[in-house]
Amino acid sequence: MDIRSDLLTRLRGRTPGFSLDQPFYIDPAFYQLDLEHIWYKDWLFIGHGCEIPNPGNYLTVQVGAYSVVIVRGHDGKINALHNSCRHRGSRVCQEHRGTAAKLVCPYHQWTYELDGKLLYARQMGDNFDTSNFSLKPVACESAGGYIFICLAKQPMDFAPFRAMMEPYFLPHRLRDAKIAYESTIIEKGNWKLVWENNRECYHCAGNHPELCKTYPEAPTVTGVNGAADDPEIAEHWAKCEAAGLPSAFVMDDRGQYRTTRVPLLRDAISYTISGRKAVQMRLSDQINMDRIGSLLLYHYPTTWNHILSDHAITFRVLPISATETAVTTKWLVHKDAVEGIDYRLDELIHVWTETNDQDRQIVEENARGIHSPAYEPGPYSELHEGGVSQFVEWYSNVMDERLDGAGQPSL
Ligand code: 3BY
Ligand code: FES
Ligand code: FE
Repeated sequence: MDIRSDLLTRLRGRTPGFSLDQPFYIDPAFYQLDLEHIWYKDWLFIGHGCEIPNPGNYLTVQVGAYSVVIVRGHDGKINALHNSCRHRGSRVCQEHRGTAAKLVCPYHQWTYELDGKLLYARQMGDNFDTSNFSLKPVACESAGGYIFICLAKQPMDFAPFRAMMEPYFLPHRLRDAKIAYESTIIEKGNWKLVWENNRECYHCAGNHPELCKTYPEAPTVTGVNGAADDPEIAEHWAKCEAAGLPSAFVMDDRGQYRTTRVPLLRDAISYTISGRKAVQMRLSDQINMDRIGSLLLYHYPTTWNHILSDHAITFRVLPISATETAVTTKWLVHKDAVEGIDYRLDELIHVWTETNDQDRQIVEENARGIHSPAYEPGPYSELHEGGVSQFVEWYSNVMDERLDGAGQPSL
């Protein structure tokens, strides 16, 4: 059986509410299909507009085989470009982030404008037409301070996501923020294991002593059923909405993204051990309340987020191989907040640095156990793992639809 048929047969034969068959988590050929049908087709969160505030500021990112540079142009617009020189293909920008007046390829110094146009190619002869050799564009959109790219030739409509998230995010003014700290950890596990772990708090009590001081274990907080039966959450929404902060649970029809605002335990303000604020200056000048809990945003396959009154923590997932995933965490504070005066960096990053490392260990142990020939799919807890089930359903539906529609032999 070819690999597509194998994957489809396993998806269609799986038991709903159970984890996936072993190859989904370890097989390089399955991973390649994930890249082609999810990572190369969906909108992907890359970073924040406030990270590249000035023309020439850029970020680079590796998504599977693609290298992409995201650069602020002279007109203030953010451009995403394939980071592959039109001469002989070298990467043009080699740093993870930087600033450049022009994008100059280090190999033979072909020189590109910040929008990708080739300006100059040394000694290529009088008849050389630079206009044929611009860096290739990648679709790029911004919403509420977040930059997304899409590698597909015909990207899906980004507008519905923006329409859903901006009313929730604009009051938090992430465009006036700065990155106080950034960390990237490599987890030795498939990207879907990273997500499955994130989508439940069944593991929290046993693994996250620091986070559990403030983040509720309640499945109504982490799950996908909103606050249907949780009066505490309903009350929190009413309080925040009365203050002009949209809060109720919303999710798109396909189940790819959702946002909601949740209360923290004991009315904590921030993810600190005490629950007190970590940053004395509020993240947003537009908000004059501290106890607003956490605004959550999930967008498969790249990001989950916690926006608090004093800071925000954003997470970016990028696959490296069938069995390795990079998780980048950014702590954002108001751009005028001063380290050592308005916040102590060690206190700001403590809880999520520990939590991330605990999650890394969990994911790696999960991956090791799944490698055993004795592994077979097991049941998700209906009470606690509805979010995991929902993620796996989303994955299965998307892969089924796209593999079936890919012109390959159907089953
Ligand atoms: O970061 C999150 O949103 C998830 C929710 C539960 C566990 N983890 C903290
Ligand atoms: Fe870029 Fe030659 S490969 S200038
Ligand atoms: Fe966790």
